[in-house]
Amino acid sequence: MLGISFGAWHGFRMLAVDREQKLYATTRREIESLKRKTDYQSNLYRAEYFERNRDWPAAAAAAEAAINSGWEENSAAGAILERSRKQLGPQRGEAIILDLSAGVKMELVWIEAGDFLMGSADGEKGRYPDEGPQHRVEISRGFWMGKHEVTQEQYQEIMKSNPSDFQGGNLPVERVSWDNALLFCENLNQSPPAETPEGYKFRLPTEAEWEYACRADSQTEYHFGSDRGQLDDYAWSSANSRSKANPVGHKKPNAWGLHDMHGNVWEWCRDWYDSGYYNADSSPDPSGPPPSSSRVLRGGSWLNGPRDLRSANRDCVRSGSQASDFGFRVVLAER
Ligand SMILES: [Ca+2]
Ligand SMILES: [Ca+2]
Repeated sequence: MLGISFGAWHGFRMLAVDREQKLYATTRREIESLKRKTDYQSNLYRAEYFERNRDWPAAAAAAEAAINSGWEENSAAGAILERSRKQLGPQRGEAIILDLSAGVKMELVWIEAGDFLMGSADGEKGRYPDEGPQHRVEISRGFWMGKHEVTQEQYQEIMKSNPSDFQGGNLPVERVSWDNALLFCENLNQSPPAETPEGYKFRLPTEAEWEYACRADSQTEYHFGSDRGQLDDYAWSSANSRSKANPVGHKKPNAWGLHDMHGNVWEWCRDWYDSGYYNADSSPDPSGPPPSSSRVLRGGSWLNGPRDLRSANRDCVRSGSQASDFGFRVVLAER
């Protein structure tokens, strides 16, 4: 009888199994690593080919696939991706974060050029007469737009003052006049944050740009559809605001990533207001009627009900007016 206990024999046996498993695991890791490398290289060759042919979308896609292969040394693909993206310009949904100084940031989202039906259809529930005639408008160039209403923290940083009734850094600035909203943009232009793309200026959105961005390809009462029962998910209105402005970005965004386009605070647009302006065919890039007494406000506020929060709704007040539900968001555009 061999002097070895079952325990010891079992121990040796397990050691052997363990060694086999380790060997197997090492081989498997090597195979996987080789596969990642092959994936990377074949996608990199494709990216190089497309770059030589100046097919930028294909080059960017192949470079991205190469990076996603998981191969660690991916700097060549990274460089192609960067060069292709530069050629392509910003993509829908792409964001930039501006450092306004002192760590105060502002995020903007790229809105692609395109066209849309501006105004509301005759049959839309709650429609006001100045929302028609519904007409096609082309926005010929993309632009950056504030993901959020301008907050008090941002306003304070640039203007060194805060007119708001409901105080709080992450609340939208309100009681801000059209003139001061404009001054905010001009101050930013005088010393633009380092991340500002070259040739771009801060300004207020035109009324057409605002509605185009709000709708995000929708033609319904709201950017998410026409079911008023869903408003609570997307907007601060009289139904849920507890009679005050609320922190920005807490409600769901629209399809293009913009928050609080419906409700919270009304948003100043650059245009003068004219109830009959939609009768004039001024596409592409309508810049508003000639000077009158009032400016355009859009989107409704924490004080309003569903009717005034609709995408097509227009409001107008004298540009010097201030109220605890008037705010704005910025656009960063080439003109
Ligand atoms: Ca708003
Ligand atoms: Ca109205």
